[in-house]
Amino acid sequence: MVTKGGGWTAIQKRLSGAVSFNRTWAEYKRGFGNPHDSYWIGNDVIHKLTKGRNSSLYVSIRLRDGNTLYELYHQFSISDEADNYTIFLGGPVAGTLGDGMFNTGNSNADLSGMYFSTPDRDNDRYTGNCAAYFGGGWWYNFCHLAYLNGPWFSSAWRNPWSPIVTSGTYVTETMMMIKPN
Ligand SMILES: [Ca+2]
Repeated sequence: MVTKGGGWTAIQKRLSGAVSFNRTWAEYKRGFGNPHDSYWIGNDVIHKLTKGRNSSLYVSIRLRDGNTLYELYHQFSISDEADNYTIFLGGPVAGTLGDGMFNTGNSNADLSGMYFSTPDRDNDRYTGNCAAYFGGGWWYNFCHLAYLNGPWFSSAWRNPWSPIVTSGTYVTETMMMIKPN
């Protein structure tokens, strides 16, 4: 578990393509990767860390031009496996990325309230399988406008954070961190 000053816990980190995020439900459940490079902490852990308390979510993306953009959501939690790790997001929202996860008014791209899906477990609202199509686990809707687990440094990683970051080829680092409010 990696922490940053102020009590933040990194639940997702990517510094290279050394770790594939095209993983099964069971792998996302228990976590995978290497805390010194790239990893997913595990959905059971994220649930335990956010259960019964208000937490904030901090997302950052470092781009090839060296700039790092971020977005802060003041409410974040996920439910347990029996409820498919449903994500709950709330505002207020602030940052330089812009909101890619609520997308208020866009019922096909609002991720709050969505189940988690993986290539082998389609829980999304799309007739097809978003996780298989986009190559990684996430809280897909129909499918997404923000998605941090796509194939590294590939144009197949679509809309890491629309509309600012539209292709994975622009991304050199990502991080998702949480902290109790
Ligand atoms: Ca589907």
